[in-house]
Amino acid sequence: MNVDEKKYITAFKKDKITVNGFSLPKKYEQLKEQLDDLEVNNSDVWIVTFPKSGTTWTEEMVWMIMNNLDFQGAQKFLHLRCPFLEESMLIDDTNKLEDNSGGNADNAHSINYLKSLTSPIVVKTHLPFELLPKQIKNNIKNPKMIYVTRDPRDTCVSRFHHARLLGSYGGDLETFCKMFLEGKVTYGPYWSHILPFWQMRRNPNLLFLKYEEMKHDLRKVIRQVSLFLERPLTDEQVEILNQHLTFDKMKQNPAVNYEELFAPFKKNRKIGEEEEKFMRKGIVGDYKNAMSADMIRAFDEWIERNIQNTDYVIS
Ligand code: PPS
Repeated sequence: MNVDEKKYITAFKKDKITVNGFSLPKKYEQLKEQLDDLEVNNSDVWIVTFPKSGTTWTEEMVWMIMNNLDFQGAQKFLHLRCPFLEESMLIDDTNKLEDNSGGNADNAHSINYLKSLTSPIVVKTHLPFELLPKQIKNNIKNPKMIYVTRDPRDTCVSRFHHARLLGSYGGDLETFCKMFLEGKVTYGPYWSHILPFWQMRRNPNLLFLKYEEMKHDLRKVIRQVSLFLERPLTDEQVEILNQHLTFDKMKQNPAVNYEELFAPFKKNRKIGEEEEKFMRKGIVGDYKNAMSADMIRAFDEWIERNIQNTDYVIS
């Protein structure tokens, strides 16, 4: 893979816009029409998340289940196996995406790439429900969807490190947390993203998962996901996949750990050891080590306020 920062960042990361109250990367404007009108296949699987909720973990699980635990095929970079719907794609050694875009990296967004793949495919998106393609929103097509959430306090800390790793945020955690609470971090406000999916969780084509459940009993979640996808696994296969999906294994796995992709972002920048990796800590409750007592209180009040009229529980 031959990636440079310029190609990866593209216009998508540079500015933000607000659409339906959501803070989105500016490039969304260019893609909106194509996203709205996307032809959706019922046999595809959509993984929808607020960023830093366990997306990559779920993508690898779902791709493996959908592809009969094809370990050889899984050596291909995850972004190429599970297209990231609204994000410009990186260019790999085969230059496949570059060809799609006529050599213009800014236009090499993954909608073109997605369209070039044969269904069933596994699609990744961070878009909120109301900005998904019309065929999904209007119930015309019903691909299976897996929505994954995580304790927003951990999500926020993970996102802070991610933003610093990419160089898209240079401030301190305190300020970042305030932005997160105010819904100004892209794809926010957090609750406007989570709660519509929570309300839909009993739809037969939707599986609502929590990062904390995956941490607590991954085998159980693997079984649940395989049944949801109608691709049941044997006990032996569950065990093999469980091993493959451990944090330590994924951290070492170049197809999913984003090490190569993010390497150019680290050049000439001083960032802490903790921030040097996409696969950073992979634990529950890390916010307790990172946030001040006042900030934890602010988060707790914000959580309480936002879930009080719902039956949502954090974990
Ligand atoms: S992204 O950028 O939105 O796609 O990020 P996402 O994949 O949603 O979230 C990244 C965080 O998930 C952790 N992760 C894992 N935790 C436990 N086990 C496994 N296998 C695993 N794979 C990824 C990753 O470490 C990020 O969390 P933090 O807290 O930053 O470590």
